Amino acid sequence: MSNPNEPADGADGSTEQPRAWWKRADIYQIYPRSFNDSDGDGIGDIPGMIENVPYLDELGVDAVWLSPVYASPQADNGYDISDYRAIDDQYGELADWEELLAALHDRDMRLIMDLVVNHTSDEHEWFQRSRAGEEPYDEFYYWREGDPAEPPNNWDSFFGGSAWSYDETREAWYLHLFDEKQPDLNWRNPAVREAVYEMMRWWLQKGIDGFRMDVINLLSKPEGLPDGDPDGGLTGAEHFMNGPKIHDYLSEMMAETVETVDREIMTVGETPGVSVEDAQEFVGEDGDGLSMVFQFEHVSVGDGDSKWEAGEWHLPAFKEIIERWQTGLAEDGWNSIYLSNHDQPRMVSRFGDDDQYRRKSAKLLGTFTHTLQGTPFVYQGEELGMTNTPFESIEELRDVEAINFVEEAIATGDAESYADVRDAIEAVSRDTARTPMQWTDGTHAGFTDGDPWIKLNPNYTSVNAERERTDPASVWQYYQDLIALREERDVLVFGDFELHYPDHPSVFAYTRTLGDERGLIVLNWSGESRSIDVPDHVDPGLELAIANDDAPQTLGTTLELSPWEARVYLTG
Ligand code: ISL
Repeated sequence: MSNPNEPADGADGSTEQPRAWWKRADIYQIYPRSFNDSDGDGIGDIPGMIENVPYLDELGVDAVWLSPVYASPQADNGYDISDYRAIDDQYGELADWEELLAALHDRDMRLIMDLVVNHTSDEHEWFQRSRAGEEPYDEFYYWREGDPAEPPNNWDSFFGGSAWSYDETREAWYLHLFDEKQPDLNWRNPAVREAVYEMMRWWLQKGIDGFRMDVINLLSKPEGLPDGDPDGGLTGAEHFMNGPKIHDYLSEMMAETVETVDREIMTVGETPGVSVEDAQEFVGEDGDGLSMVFQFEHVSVGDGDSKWEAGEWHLPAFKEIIERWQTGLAEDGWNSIYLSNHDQPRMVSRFGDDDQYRRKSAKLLGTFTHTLQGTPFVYQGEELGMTNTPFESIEELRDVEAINFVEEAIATGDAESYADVRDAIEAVSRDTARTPMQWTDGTHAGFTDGDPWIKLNPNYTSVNAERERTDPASVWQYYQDLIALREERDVLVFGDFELHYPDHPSVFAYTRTLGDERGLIVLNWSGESRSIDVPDHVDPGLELAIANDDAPQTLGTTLELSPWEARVYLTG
């Protein structure tokens, strides 16, 4: 089979799906609460984003994925929506959002909106009416009558405890895979599905360019909601991850929404727990029609039973995961490439060295995400090499997941006090990557004139955009070069991936090939110097395209790599 990602002979093909805009794009994720506050209430907002559209343009990104800005009681920072068609007051108004869309489009950047439809907020009108038993909303959620002391099944919530809460008004249990303020919508009900599609069409008509689909593979729950295996990870997951009708729902959703508009819409489904084969069913030729999915295997490398028990991770295991996804979706489907987002720790802290080699390892990680086959996602602050934030007490935490984890650990006796879980919180909690963007070394890092909703990382005095943008050795400048390079070189976007030295404990080396174009990417993923031979069939005449240290312009036969050194060689 020919590689459908390769350009057709002689054709530019740029408007065809094989070379759709989102394959070439670099996507920047904005986490609204923490991006930029324009009105001094300590919370980021849309006017604050508009001020920074030129910043994004200068960085060179092609699209913005906006985490939820909809009306919300903010029990899960906006992933609990109370009105899908309104902007939350703290972020601005619909008119502000329209101005943001226009400002991005004016500069040829696109806008991807977050779609959170596995659940709503319990303050959404649908739930309020459902709780009151009012038709047709009574069956909009999963309700079960029964003993108020005995949940209907043993499913766990992602945020700890049972996935069920008892509602005194309706005198029944309702399902929530996340917080109790996030009741799950009943996707078995066609009226729910139609209400969601109508809302999606409404946003598409406003001119958006795509959706990032929150936990989209959790929508389908099996009839009877059977008990899960209590010895697995999250109890019940085998029933609700990639549930029985998931592909029916998603193909229907695509047909009723994205496929009704005549421009190329990007969709990225967030799909915890998927394998390559599962992913093909969402994004492959015969799949549901999604552009790509966010898979979790590589960011879970080394995890124990839960993310809180993250152990050591080893590069060969990580390489094996990446290779499997790179080759698995090469001919049928497309990858998303990310190492961080608002749910993951900062990538330089998780996968690099956030101390001695902060800048250099941040550049290496950026080189990695920009030279794989797939669409790279940059999480706000990544381009500055921002690091995990330390949290000295539970009072400093804001995330429901982190707070529940600490309280549960203390309640069950696993921890005596916060001090016993502090390391886990600082390594993997979501708050650690949610602290405000570090714009300057001034008050509150230039993020706000008020009191920030969450503490800042104290290192903003040295790690900040103002400094990064003027320093030629900065992570920011390097990201700008990387983004431009990927845009210029088709081989980096569409080329086939081949892994070299799979068992090498610290060097990650791979080639990319597209017709006559070739690239060799070599990453020394360690704090020690390393030397490797150039793989046999790689042309020694390749030329240096980008590197995070002084490196010879041509390849030769041996590579002497300094700690955390990254190099990209390409055909001239
Ligand atoms: O963050 C996680 C583990 O720490 C994941 O389990 C996460 O909850 C999961 O990936 C789903 O994430 C998405 O849906 C959640 C929301 O809290 C996350 O922020 C969002 O990205 C519920 O809407």
